[in-house]
Amino acid sequence: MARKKSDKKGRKVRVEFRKNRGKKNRKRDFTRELNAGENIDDLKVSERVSGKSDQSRYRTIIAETDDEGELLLDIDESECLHGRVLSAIGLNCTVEGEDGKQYLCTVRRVLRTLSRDARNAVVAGDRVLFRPEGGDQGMIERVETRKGVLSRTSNNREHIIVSNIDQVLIVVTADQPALKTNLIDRFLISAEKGETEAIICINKVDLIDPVQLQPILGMYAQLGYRVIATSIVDRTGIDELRKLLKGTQTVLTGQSGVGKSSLINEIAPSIDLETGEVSQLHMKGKHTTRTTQLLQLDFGGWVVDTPGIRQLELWDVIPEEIEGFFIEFRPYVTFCKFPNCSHTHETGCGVKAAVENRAISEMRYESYLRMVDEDFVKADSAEKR
Ligand SMILES: Nc1nc2c(ncn2[C@@H]2O[C@H](COP(=O)(O)OP(=O)(O)OP(=O)(O)O)[C@@H](O)[C@H]2O)c(=O)[nH]1
Ligand SMILES: [Mg+2]
Ligand SMILES: [Zn+2]
Repeated sequence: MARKKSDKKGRKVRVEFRKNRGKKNRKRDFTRELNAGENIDDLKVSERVSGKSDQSRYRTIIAETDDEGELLLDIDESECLHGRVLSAIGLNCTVEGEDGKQYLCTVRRVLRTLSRDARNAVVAGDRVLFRPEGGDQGMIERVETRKGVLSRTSNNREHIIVSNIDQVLIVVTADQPALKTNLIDRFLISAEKGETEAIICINKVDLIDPVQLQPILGMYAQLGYRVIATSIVDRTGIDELRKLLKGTQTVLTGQSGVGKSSLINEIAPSIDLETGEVSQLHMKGKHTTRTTQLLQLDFGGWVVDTPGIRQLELWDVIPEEIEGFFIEFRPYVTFCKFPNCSHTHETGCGVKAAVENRAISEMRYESYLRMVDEDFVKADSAEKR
């Protein structure tokens, strides 16, 4: 949205306080508080308390903003290094500096305060400007604009898993656990939302007769998605996977136990990630990988290992939006009798007719139905709250 010129500078920003509020019964002294963690002089920010009570959890900051509305913090760049966040556990980040060294960095308080959600203030993959503070320590001063993210939803909030990635490798299994195309369809939407390319990787193909996979491989290929079948046991597709990852930034996502870490170990033998068995009773992984980690590939590019997901809830997708992600529905939607047809219960539905005529795969349509259904249920219960 275009912002009026007069709004550009001195924009008021209301930020929520989380920690450090109302703990001690003392007078507010923001200058002292800021000084404790950082130097106020290097901030083009003035602030004042908004709300009189000690319980106030908001303050208003008047800060200079650029054309995009991003806050401008006055940082002496000559003292700083550029870097990439390799992993972020809470606010403790491992950053690879432009000097090739790794630094353990914390996050400047103003970045945490200004971030809408402290959890996403700095995430793995971020390109940052940081100030070395002696030894291998540092302080992150600025986070560059993110491009290409992988997000998940937790507790009804967006949780950015990794930023600045080109593609998402959606890892599912031919078996152990059994293949669920519904999950692939969700991952495809999540990749598109994050403005990244998606590659579907069906791993553990050694466990089945490859002929069984053909319909699924064919279906996604026909929709225009890249699909690859892999196995770390008989090495099917490993060279092809290596080629797909070379020179790009790829994040592996999928349920626990599908073999994300195993695949990374296989394509880059210099990387030695921990892997875990799949429980034979429940056919579920054991959540072996605990943190998101960027790893440099010796043949060029970066690969990101992530913890397996328990359940994929799409972030920020409304039911009406879902059909737009099922690209093969598009030509048939125009034949629906009702302009706001949800393609579920309506008569004269072009999409349903196409499913009957096998022009749209039943598997994909089922998957669509499950997604709109779940989303309506979710939206409904949210309204009632
Ligand atoms: N048969 C077979 N087993 C595989 C293959 N790839 C991985 N596995 C096994 O699957 C299990 C899980 O592998 P991991 O690499 O730990 O899975 P992950 O996706 O990283 O799991 P989390 O870290 O828990 O999210 C291990 O026992 C692997 O040996 C494969 O291609 N074929
Ligand atoms: Mg793992
Ligand atoms: Zn319809």
